[in-house]
Amino acid sequence: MKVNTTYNTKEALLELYNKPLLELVFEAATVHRQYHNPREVQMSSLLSIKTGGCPEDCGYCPQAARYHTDVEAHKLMTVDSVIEQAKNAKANGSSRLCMGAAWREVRDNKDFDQVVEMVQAVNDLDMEVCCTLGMLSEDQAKRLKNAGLFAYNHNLDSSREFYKDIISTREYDNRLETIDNARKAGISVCSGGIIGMGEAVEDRIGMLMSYMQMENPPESIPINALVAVEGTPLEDQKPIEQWEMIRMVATTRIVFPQSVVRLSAGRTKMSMEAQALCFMAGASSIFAGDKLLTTPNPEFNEDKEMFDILGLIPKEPFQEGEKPESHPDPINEEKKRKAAEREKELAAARGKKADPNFSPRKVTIL
Ligand code: SAM
Ligand code: DTB
Ligand code: SF4
Repeated sequence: MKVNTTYNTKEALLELYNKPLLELVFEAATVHRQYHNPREVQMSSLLSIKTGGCPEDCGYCPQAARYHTDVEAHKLMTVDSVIEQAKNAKANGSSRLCMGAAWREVRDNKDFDQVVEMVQAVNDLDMEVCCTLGMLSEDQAKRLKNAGLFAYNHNLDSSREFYKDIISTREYDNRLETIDNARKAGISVCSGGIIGMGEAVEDRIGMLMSYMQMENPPESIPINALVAVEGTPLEDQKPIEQWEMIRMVATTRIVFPQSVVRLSAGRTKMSMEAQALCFMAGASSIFAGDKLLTTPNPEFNEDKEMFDILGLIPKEPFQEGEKPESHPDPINEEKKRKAAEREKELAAARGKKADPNFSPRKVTIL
């Protein structure tokens, strides 16, 4: 992914961010048109496959167990219900599904085996599959890639300096490591941040600098406005000015001309006019559907109306990279083989033939 080296110092980036707004938007729109079709905006759906009860202390997050929010904890969804939700999202125009789990990190257990199955099943629907599951090892990343994962989302959230004020249970370097592990497995990287947490403009620039310093910056950069949720340490943060969101999108677009800049959380507080300026300034994706992971988002119908008014077209999947192949997962295949063998033995013991309709997915594998 290209970086615009004209702005490779903090000073130059700050000057860019603070440019007269319409000049900034014009420059961003010009860059955007060189690399992207300005009418195309990807609709991507979020699905919280495992909700709440997270041991981390991310100050913005309603899913952290230690904060008292209205989020109800739920265990991992079944593969069948994920397929149903994915089909629904696709029918409403989404070409990408991002599955999020309130985990600190991925563990090598049966829940992860199930996530691998989800990735295969959603990839089979010809949707771009993205996961955001917390920290990830290189081996786990390879397993997801083999199953057909298109992208992994793991945000730096802010600058290295401000990060410490927001999260104490894991470090900036852990995040960089996870991003690197996804990269090494050949997975497209989705990584961005949140504005409106009380950070200075320098911190927003600092985050962009962190991405600029990467050997290979993210293919996808989500820009979220904080959704201040009651019960979290950031519950009293004032909503960010819409102009700041436009500036952040525009600056990101200019610095990373090839990446997809995603206008992410916080759209319920934005007017259609402000969102239009974000699209003008280079945002080419939104999260669609009335829920993000746990907080509200505009309804499909509202976004459909916005697309009609602004003349936007939902983007087809795999415009930014080929559809990954789903290969059989060796661990799940072995489990299925063993389960089938056990079933055969049981049937033999009962003096019956093994059930030809036996489906290993329906048995509980310990
Ligand atoms: N647990 C995993 C992790 O932290 O990597 C994945 C899920 S986590 C909810 C994904 C991202 O959502 C966070 O990194 C953060 O950028 C964003 N996020 C969470 N709560 C938010 C909020 N209240 N407002 C805006 N963005 C938020
Ligand atoms: C990202 O940067 N934003 C999305 C996605 N990646 C996973 C998540 C936004 C979550 C907003 C808070 C919530 O709904 O829980
Ligand atoms: Fe847990 Fe992720 Fe929320 Fe942090 S952002 S508390 S890791 S779910």
